[in-house]
Amino acid sequence: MLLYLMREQYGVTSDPEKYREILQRSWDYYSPRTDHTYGSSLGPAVHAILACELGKTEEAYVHFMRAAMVDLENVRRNAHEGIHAASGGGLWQAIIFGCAGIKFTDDGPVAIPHFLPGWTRLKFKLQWRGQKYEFDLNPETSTQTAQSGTTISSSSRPPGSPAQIQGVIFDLDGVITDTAEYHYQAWQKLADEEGIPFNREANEALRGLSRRESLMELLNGRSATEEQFQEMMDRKNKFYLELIKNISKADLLPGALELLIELKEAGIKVAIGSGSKNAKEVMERLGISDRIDSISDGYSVTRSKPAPDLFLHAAQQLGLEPAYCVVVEDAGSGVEAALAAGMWSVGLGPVERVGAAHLVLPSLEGIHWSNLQKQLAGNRLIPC
Ligand code: B16
Ligand code: MG
Repeated sequence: MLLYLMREQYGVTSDPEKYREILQRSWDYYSPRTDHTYGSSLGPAVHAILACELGKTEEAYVHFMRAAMVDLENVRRNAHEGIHAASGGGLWQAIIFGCAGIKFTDDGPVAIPHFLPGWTRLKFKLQWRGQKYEFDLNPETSTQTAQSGTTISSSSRPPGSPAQIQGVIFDLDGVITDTAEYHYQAWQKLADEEGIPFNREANEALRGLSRRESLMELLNGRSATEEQFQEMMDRKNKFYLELIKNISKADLLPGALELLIELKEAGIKVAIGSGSKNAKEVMERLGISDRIDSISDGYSVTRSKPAPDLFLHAAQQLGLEPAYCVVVEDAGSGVEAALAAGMWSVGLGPVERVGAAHLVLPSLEGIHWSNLQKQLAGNRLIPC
């Protein structure tokens, strides 16, 4: 109990290896000498947490159940005197600090989950230093949160560490600028003219898809000759070009320019990986063309996102191996493409849309390169 309460002093954050060694020795000595059945009712919950930290999930489960049954099954035969409220609190901590492995870091809480046998999901909210954090963890994705509204997933991580990243590939629409909104409006206008039901929600499925694939989605099985198809794509593009004709530097999304500047200073290469055939024009209007080392766009490859081709093309242009690149995307199809390319990925937007990314952020606002790398490293902040 003392070790658990004073874990900071024993180096849980500052010297995790030393902490683990002390924890292991204390466990080996005290655990066999502890009366887990009728000793302190706080014992089982605390043992469950420490067992998780030591990776003893089977033992953690036994202790967890022992703590849960204190009142549920009155295993100590004294529940008639009142419930064991402190033990209940310990049980909550066993879930949050043991199974979910929440640790508080300078960048916010980080989860290093140890799923107990048979457990498939942990979903909870935390409030820490006035900020709210939401966690949705499962054994496959080992999701972790490092900052308010951000999520880290450790699924399909490229080999090596985020500290080795040498290139950032930005999607354009929805990441650097909000042309995703103009794409939507243009598709909506086309749909209205054609009498096809369409709305913002339906548009979500189009995010990141090529013009052709977007139209196929929108038509949803309706037949059209190649000529009609072509005409509709051209019409949509005409609407889109009309909408973007006045965009300027002011249309850069918050944080995008600052990050581009920071990356240049840090010597990190920057590419655009956009499925759009209008990407160059949009970049010119935004005034960022000279800040980018290479552009891969709707003309660069045949297979569009979610195929990895566009991002692989971008990495090749930068002269970098995929594992040394991170993709910043706002579309599910784009995140899929980044993962398929074997790259690190940062998803911007709701978890439902970009939750497969290694790191999910609400936007680029206030994002700094060093922080981004640290958050991607996530579980390496505090090795356990
Ligand atoms: P265009 P991104 C994508 O750009 C858009 O997200 C998607 O909505 C659009 O259909 C696609 O470009 C093609 O754009 O019609 O201009 O060639 O997100 O990959 O930068
Ligand atoms: Mg996009």
